[in-house]
Amino acid sequence: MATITTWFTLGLLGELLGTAVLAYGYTLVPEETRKRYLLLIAIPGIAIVAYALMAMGFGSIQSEGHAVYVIRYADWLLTTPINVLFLALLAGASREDTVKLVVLQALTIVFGFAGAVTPSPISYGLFAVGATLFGGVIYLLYRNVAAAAESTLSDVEMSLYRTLRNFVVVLWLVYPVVWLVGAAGLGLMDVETASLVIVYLDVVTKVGFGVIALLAMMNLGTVSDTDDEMVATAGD
Ligand code: RET
Repeated sequence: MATITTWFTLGLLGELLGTAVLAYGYTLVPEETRKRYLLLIAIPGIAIVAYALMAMGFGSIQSEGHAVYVIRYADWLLTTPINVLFLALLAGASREDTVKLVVLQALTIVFGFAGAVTPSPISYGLFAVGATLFGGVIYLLYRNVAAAAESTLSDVEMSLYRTLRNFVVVLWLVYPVVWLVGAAGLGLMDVETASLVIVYLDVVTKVGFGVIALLAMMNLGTVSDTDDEMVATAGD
């Protein structure tokens, strides 16, 4: 029977493969975007460490009668702020909004973790705080940061911003649902099933985000090259 270790090992393989593909992509994106592109490699790269540790059986504690995967929260605490930072940089958001976004996202994870290790009903209160903070993240991504993007980006870049933002918001909303129905909440889903869902989501959200951005950034390279050529030709 497949155990939780199997899911973690599959997660490790998915993150390894994703990181390798994204690392190769580094050579394909325009030089001026490479620094920012490194963030996309770091996201699954960090998860490799987290999954390797979890597959070896490290990082879970017993709390309130169920296992809490501390390393999973540590991974999210590092990687989800990087995801939103990438979106803010892409959009050319103000420093203030960028900081708000990163801090709100990090606190979302902190409160989710605190809720998972606290007895009910306080756990639900902490979850609610986390969910509210995450509401703030969504708000910023659809309002302030989107407005910054509208005013600075080309149509192609704007469409990348929208795709990545919607990808993030829709898929990330599954995490609080799993928290609620899982062992930390109502206990309707066992730890193995919840882990399977989360491993799947972790690989899709991390690698998917990177691959969508990679493909668009490669195209941006060719689009701007063509623009340059057109300008050059026009100048002749
Ligand atoms: C918690 C519980 C508290 C309320 C909310 C949560 C959201 C978690 C999210 C996690 C995203 C993780 C990702 C991992 C990728 O590998 C902490 C479950 C809102 C959004 C994208």
